[in-house]
Amino acid sequence: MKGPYLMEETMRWYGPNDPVSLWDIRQAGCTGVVTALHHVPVGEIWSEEEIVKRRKEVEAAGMRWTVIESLPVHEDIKKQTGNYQQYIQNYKESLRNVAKAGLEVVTYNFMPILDWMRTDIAYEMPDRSRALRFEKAAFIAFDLFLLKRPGAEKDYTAEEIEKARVRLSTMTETEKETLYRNTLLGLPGSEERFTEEQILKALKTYEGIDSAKLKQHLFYFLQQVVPVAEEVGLKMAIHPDDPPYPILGLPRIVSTEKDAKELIDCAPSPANGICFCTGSYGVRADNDLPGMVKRLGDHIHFIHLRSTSRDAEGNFYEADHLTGDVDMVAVIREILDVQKRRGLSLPMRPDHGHQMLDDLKKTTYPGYSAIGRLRGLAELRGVQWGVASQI
Ligand code: DNO
Repeated sequence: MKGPYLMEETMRWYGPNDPVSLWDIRQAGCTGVVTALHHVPVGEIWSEEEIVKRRKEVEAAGMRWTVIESLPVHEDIKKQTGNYQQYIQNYKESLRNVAKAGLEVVTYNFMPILDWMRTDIAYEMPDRSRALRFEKAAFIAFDLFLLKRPGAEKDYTAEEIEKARVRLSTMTETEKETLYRNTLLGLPGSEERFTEEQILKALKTYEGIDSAKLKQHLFYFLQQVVPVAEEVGLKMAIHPDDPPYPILGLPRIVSTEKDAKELIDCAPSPANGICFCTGSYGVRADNDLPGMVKRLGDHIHFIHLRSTSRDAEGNFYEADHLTGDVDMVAVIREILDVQKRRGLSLPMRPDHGHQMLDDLKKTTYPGYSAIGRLRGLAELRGVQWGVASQI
C-alpha cells in the first residue's frame, strides 16, 4: 500500500565511518537517511560544498538526505558566554547553506554538555539481545562516589544515597570502569568520552545557570535563528531531553508538553517545531504521548519512534518498539491523523534497537546496530500500514 500520508521511513547513518552502510539502510526499506556532518567541529559553519558532497553520497545509494540530525548548538550559546554571538551568526550561516544545498529539516537539542545518557549499554534482555538502560542507583553511585561531583548529595534523598552506596558495594572494579565509560559517552557519532577532569570542569561552567536561565537562552537563540530558517524555507525540530529530567545538577528544559509548547510560542513560525521522540518523552509517566501528538501536531517536523519500560524508582530500559510503556499504535494513529490534516508525510526513524543476532559480534554505535533497528522498523511499518488501512 502506498499513500501520500504514510510517514517517510528513514534511518540514522553516522557517515562514512559507520559500520552500518547506506546500502544496509536501503535494504531495510528506507527511502530517506538522517545524518550530519559529524566531522565538522561544533560551532563551525557547515559549508554548502560539504553538505552537497554528503547529500550526493546518500543519493548514490538511491535515497534522499531527509533530515539533519544534528546541527549541534555550541555550549557558549547555551550559557551565553564567550563567543556566543559569533556562534549564533555561524549557526545562521549554516542554516542558509543547508537550505542552498536542498535540505529541509534540521534537528538539534539544547541539553547542556551531555546528549543522551545511559548507565548500561549492553543490558541483557531475556532473549539475550542487548538493550540500553538507565539505572538510577548506579547513576547516583557514579555521581557521588566515582565522579565525586561537588555538592551532588544535595540532589538526592537519604534513601537514594543509601541505595547507591549499597549498589556500589556490589560492583567489581571492571563494572565501575564500565559504568564510568558508559555514563560519560560523548556526543552521538563520536568515539570520544569525557574524562573526569573535563566533565567536572564543564559542569562548573554551568554554575548559576538554572532552568529558568537556560530557557531564556534557548528562547533567545530561537528568536535569532528561527526567522532565518523561515526565510530560507527550513523546519527546525528540537529533540527533547533524554532522560527527560535534570542530571548531574544540570537543568533540562525540553522534557514535557509544557516545555515544548513554551519554546514553540517564544518564536511563533512554521519553522519552529519539535522532533517528537517517544523514547525520550515516554520516560515520564506524566507525558501523554498520543495527546501530545494531537495537540502539538502542527509543530512536529520529525519523529523518533522507540519505547521504554520504566519502574517506580526511575529506572528504565529500552523495550522492543511495540512493547514497553509507549502505546505505539495509539501514537501512530494520531500521527497519521495529523499528516492527513496537514496533507503531508513526516519523516520518521526507528530510534535505537536491540543489539541482536549477528550484531552481537560487532561493534556499532550504542543503540544503532543494524538488525535491531531493522526489526523495529519492520514492526513499526506493519503498524503504520495496518492503521492506515483503517482510516
Ligand atoms: C540518541 C538520539 C539523540 C539525538 C540528539 C539530537 O540516540 O536520539 O542523540 O540525536 O539529541 O540532537
